[in-house]
Amino acid sequence: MHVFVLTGAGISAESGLGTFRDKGGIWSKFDPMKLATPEAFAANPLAVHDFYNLRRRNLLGAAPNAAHHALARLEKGLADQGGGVFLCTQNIDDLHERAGSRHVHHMHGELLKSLCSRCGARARCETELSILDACPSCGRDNSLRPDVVWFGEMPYGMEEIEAALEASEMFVAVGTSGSVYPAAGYVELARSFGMETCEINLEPSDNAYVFDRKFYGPASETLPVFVDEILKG
Ligand code: BJW
Repeated sequence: MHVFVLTGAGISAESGLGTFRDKGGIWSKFDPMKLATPEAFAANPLAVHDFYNLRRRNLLGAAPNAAHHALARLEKGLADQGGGVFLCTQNIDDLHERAGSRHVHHMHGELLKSLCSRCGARARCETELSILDACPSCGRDNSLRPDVVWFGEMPYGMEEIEAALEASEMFVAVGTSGSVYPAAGYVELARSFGMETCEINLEPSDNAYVFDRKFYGPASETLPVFVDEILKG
C-alpha cells in the first residue's frame, strides 16, 4: 500500500506549537499580511525576523508527540511490506524528522533553515536571524530570510507532490484546516485519482465533506490507532 499523508499545524499542537486558525491561534495574535508575505518582509524585516526568531526558540524547546511517532512507524512498517509513505507537511517544524520519519517533504519550507534572497542558498540555522547576518554561501549581508513559503509564493516541489499523489492509493490529512491552497485542494485531486480519502482532526475541517472516512479527536490518540489498522491490512 502507498499512502500520501498531508500534515498541518494540528499534528504539532500537542507538542506545544500553536496552530494558526484555531481559537487563540497564531493568526489571532499576529497579522499574517504583516508577517507572512514577501511584501511584509520588504517593508519591515525586523518585525518578520522577530516573529520567526520567537517561533524558532519555541521549536527548539518542543518535542515530537505520539502522532509524529505513529507516522514514523507507518513509514517503516509500509516499507517492510513493500509499500511506502509520501509524507508532505505544511509545517515548518522538524518534529517529523525528530520522531524518526526519514523522508519528509516540507512544502512550506523549514524554520531551522535560512534562505539567501540573493543567491538562493539554504543553510541550517538554529540561532536568531537578523538583517546584519551575511549569507554563509555568497557572503553578502542583508540577504538572509527564514526559509519559509509566504502567501503569494510558490510552495516547494509541486511536481513531486502531484506525482506522489498520482502514485498513491490512500490520502490521509492530519491536523489541517483545509483553508490554504494549494494543499487544501489535494483531497479533491486524490479523489479524482480514485484514492480513498481520510481526515484525522480534532474537529471537522473546512473540506471535511470531501473525505470518505473521518476520525475526530486529538491526533496523538486517533493516529496511532489508525496506523495500527493500516499496518494490519
Ligand atoms: C488538531 C489538533 C489536534 C488542532 N489533533 N488536529 C485559491 C487557489 C490557490 C491559491 C489561493 C487561492 N486563494 C488564495 C490563494 C493564495 C493563498 C491561500 O491559500 N490563501 C488562503 C488564506 C485562501 N496561498 C498561497 O499564497 C500559497 N501559494 C500559492 O498559492 O502559490 C501559487 C502562486 C504563487 C504565485 C503566483 C501564482 C500562484 C502559499 C501559502 C503559504 C502558506 N504559508 C503559511 C505560513 C508559512 C510559514 C509559517 O509557518 O509562518 O503556512 S500560512 C499557514 O497556514 C502555514 C500553514 O502551513 C498553513 C496551513 O495551516 P494549517 O496547517 O492547516 O493550520 P490551521 O491552524 O489552519 O489548522 C489547524 C487544524 O488542526 C485545525 O483544523 C484544527 O482543528 C486541527 N487541530 N489541534 C488533531 N490535537
